[in-house]
Amino acid sequence: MNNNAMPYNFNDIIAHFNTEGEDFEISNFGSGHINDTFLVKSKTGEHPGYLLQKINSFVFKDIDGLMNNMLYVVNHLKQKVSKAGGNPDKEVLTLIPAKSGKYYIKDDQGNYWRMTCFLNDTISYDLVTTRQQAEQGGVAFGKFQYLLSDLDPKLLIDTIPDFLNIEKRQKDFKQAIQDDKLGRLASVKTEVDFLKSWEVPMNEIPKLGKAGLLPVRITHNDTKFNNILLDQQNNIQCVIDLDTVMPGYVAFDFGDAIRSIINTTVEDEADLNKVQLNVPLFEEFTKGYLSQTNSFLTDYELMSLMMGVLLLPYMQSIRFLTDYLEGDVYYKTYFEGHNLQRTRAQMQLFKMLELNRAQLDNIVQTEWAKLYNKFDVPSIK
Ligand code: ADP
Ligand code: GN1
Ligand code: MG
Repeated sequence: MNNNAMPYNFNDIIAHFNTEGEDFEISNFGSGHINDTFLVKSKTGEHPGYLLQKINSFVFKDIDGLMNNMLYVVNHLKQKVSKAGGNPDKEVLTLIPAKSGKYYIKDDQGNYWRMTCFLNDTISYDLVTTRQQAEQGGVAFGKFQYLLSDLDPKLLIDTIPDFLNIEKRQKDFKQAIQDDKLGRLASVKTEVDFLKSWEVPMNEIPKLGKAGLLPVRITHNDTKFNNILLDQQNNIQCVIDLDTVMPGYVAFDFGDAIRSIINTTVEDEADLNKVQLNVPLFEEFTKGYLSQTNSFLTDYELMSLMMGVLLLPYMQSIRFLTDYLEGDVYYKTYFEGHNLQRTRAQMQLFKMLELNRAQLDNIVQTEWAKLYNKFDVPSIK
């Protein structure tokens, strides 16, 4: 095993799991901001290999609860996919059991690890460039919600309490401003003032939720485009990164996916002029998403989708800036000021979305009307 440069004893860690083969090569993998991901390839190549992940236990405080959630979700999805004649091994993540019978282990340094089967010949994109990719993204996350719509949300715990609760995020943001632990506040006054000025309008979804107008369903809650795997033909194969699958509102998934799809550049773009909207990709994603969810979405949920499109980039800006003020303790960062650069790019995206809200809203309504041949959708204020 070639793991000289790696800080972990991979031989010992992998030996705890029921893997096929034993002579493995390990390499870093993926571009996620939270977990540490490694590709485990058999040297002889007779097995597609595994994905080994060190679960971020600073972010996820209840690993046992998290892995229980994941097990419920993958088992349910596999059953549904099999019944529909699909291939559950390819279309749903497969967790590798540890020899203890659990689906994760704790190593002697206190790190938590899990393994899944590596899905060969798949691609995850940080940037979406084609209409087909966007449409397949919509199908992927729409179908994901649909397949889980008959699983009781009460079976799942909140793996991160208040994860997409904007009121809590705003409160934490204010606390970080007040603490100003690293003396960074003075340099981000413009950003802080801008984000604060949107505090009230960004509370539409929780308001509808509290009024009982939005059903709580099982949602993915981290629908960044690189959390799906496409096959070589750019068709959807599998939804991944299931750590945040828990009770939520459908608009969270719609909004967060659009955040990563509609942007013509990367999430942490330094040149704000490059942050532009690719509206045809919005249209394609919406088409794909509604094709899978039209059987269960309520009128209020439909109306909430555009609220999610604004809320998620706004919330992401607040989350990045809070982390910057707190000293970059949550997201992986790769240079000084990375979280601030991410904040600025997300804020710019939010501004562009807000400017084009009417046009995007119109697309959602038109795509819905095409499915139902009706034009009486409630309009969004
Ligand atoms: P993070 O929480 O850090 O974002 P992910 O679960 O999203 O971790 O995994 C990181 C990356 O690893 C993904 O974006 C994807 O490229 C790749 N990946 C994850 N699971 C698999 C898998 N089972 N097969 C192939 N690639 C995978
Ligand atoms: C994190 O794990 P990853 O990179 O897919 C984060 C998301 C953010 C995203 C921003 C558990 O997602 O909520 O939207 O970064 N995940 C968690 O890129 O906080
Ligand atoms: Mg991910």
